[in-house]
Amino acid sequence: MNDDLFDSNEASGPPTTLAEGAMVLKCFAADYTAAVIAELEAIFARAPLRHLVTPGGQIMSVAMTNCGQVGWVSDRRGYRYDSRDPETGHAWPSMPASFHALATAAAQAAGYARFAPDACLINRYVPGARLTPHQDKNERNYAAPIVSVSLGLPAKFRFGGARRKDPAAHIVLRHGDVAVWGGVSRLAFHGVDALPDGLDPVLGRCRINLTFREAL
Ligand code: MD6
Ligand code: FE
Repeated sequence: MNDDLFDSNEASGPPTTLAEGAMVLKCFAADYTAAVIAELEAIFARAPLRHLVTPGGQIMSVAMTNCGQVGWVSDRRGYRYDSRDPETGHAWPSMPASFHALATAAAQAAGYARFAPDACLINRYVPGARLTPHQDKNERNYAAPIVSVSLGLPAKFRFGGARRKDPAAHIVLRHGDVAVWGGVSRLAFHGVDALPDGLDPVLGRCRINLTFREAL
């Protein structure tokens, strides 16, 4: 037996605690995945996935877009939320009801009642794509948690503390898993290791992550 979080692969069951206020709800999204995936194509058609540039000038390996009232964007000027897609000049696609229902149900199950997400960042990872450890701190309301839904290929998620050097827990996020972090863990450093190659039966050679926030 291996008691490392890395190998936890239960179909559902109790939440896996990452830190105080932070947990993974294994397979929580199972009843929502078909509806959520069905919405993605229309979102990508209106607001195409793109590789953003960091303020430091690096092109991100993860491709991103958004739906909701505001979207998270990055360019040479910094990270911020914008009510318009800078690629098209149009408002972001609205957040589908199935997305909102999943995010609020997951927050509730994790102990965060009355989560009202106004932003959903959509990330696509292909094999090799990764997200270096960072804090999500461009939102106005730190009282609200972050809700992160994983679809497609499994990825190794690292979840540390308030300082970059704090030790990190690591766990594999699989199709349908939902990570929720808030409270004293709201500003914890977190990141995703380079995505291993594989083939998901529905999404193919990729992982899609939906990250819900109260940004406004
Ligand atoms: C994930 N994504 O893909 C977690 N945070 O599982 C993030 O933590 C994230 O993709 C800020 C901005 C973009 C992201
Ligand atoms: Fe993040």
